[in-house]
Amino acid sequence: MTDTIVAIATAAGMGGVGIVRISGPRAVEIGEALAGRALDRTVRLARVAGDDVIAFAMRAPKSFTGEDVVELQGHGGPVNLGRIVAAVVERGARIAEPGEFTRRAVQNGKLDVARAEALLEVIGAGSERAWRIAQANLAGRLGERVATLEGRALKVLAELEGTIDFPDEDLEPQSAAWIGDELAALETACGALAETWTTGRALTNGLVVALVGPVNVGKSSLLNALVGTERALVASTPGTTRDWLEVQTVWNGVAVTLIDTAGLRDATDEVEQRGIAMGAERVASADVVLVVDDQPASGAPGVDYGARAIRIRSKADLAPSPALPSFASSNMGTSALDPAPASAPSTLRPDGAPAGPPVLATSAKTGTGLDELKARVLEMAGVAEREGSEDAVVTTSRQHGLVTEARTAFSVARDAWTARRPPELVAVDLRAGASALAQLRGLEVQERVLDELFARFCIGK
Ligand SMILES: Nc1nc2c(ncn2[C@@H]2O[C@H](COP(=O)(O)OP(=O)(O)O)[C@@H](O)[C@H]2O)c(=O)[nH]1
Ligand SMILES: [Mg+2]
Repeated sequence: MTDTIVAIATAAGMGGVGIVRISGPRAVEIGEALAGRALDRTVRLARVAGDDVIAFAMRAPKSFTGEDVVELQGHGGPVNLGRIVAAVVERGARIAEPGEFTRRAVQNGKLDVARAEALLEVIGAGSERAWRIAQANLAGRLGERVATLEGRALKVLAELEGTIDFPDEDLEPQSAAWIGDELAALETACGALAETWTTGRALTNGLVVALVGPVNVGKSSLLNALVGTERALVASTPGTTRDWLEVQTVWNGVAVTLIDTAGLRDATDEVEQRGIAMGAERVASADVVLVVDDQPASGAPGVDYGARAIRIRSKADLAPSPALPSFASSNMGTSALDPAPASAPSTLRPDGAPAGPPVLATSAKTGTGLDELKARVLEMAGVAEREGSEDAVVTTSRQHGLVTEARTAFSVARDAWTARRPPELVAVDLRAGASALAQLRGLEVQERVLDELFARFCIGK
């Protein structure tokens, strides 16, 4: 028989109230014995383990876990709630494993795995937009999207299985074309879903944005200006920032961690060397790297950050350099984009190398370019808000791995189909794709393939 489990459902520590949740076949029996009265969905006062609690019972399957559940709401506080839990355990329940209530909800069909993941994300959401995606997925948006794709895959599979089981009956050309189209559509749809991971990951985990560049170019000043407080030390002495510093902030509903690093220079100081090394590790895993320089033409930095880099020309309020006449003033009140110098128009730099995206001019002093900078960071990380951002989004590497697996499987199946390989072989990959989607939701595929298949046959055939 299934164990009856118990745990404190509210956050650890002190609080006005705290909830002890009991789930399993003996939940009501134990709850009633402790409360000294019958329990149902009506909220009732009771005295349990020396505390006044309110108690109620939810009968299977109408509860979160799908089992009988009793909730005892006592006064918050670890000792008080611990005594209630101990009393429940004494009556024969055991302490729940981490996530065990949710796991039982999944096992009892109350929740698929994708929604269970979303539930964790609702609880852990660090920003408004992470919360919105999590709530949408908890409501089933991702699960429904995946279920739709899986359903289409199973239909194709059923069609294929038919040709395998009855090889004498030729597939109509129409069906053959339909199978090819469906396989291509499945590949595309899974590819598109896999791509939402960029957004899903950034919103769920937050973005890491690092500032790098030579000493004294204004990295720390820029960080302070971006978060609106004097968080990093600023001084005219080069080498003020000797290790790295992290600051949390929120931009347009997205959690952002800004990292200020020690400036790049040949440090002789051992502490500074270690600071530079530690900063470099964090920069290596940053989502976006702000490559800061206060000289417009001081050349490329030592490290190439590729597509993660946004190049910044800092201190745009200072007198324009002779190399770029009227640089700063030309930007006042308009775009903060660095205009291409007249001598080097189009896409080539003076040295002939292809230019990357335009350098962004900023000033920590006047605030020029800061909004543009934030917008570019969000755009680069794939979290700029746009129409249609309410679509299904994958938010865990598990989901991403499985949807990528499905895409690959459908792609292989489509190639095999196009090359007129035997349907048995095509079916193998198609089944693998459908299975990956089923796993994404957290359901098994085999039974359902059979259901789908036999649903297509008349009785007696
Ligand atoms: N005029 C002006 N000076 C700046 C600006 N940003 C930084 N500075 C000055 O440049 C010097 C170095 O700044 P800091 O932020 O410590 O540079 P870091 O070494 O790159 O972190 C300080 O004297 C700052 O006041 C800016 O936007 N405009
Ligand atoms: Mg600094």
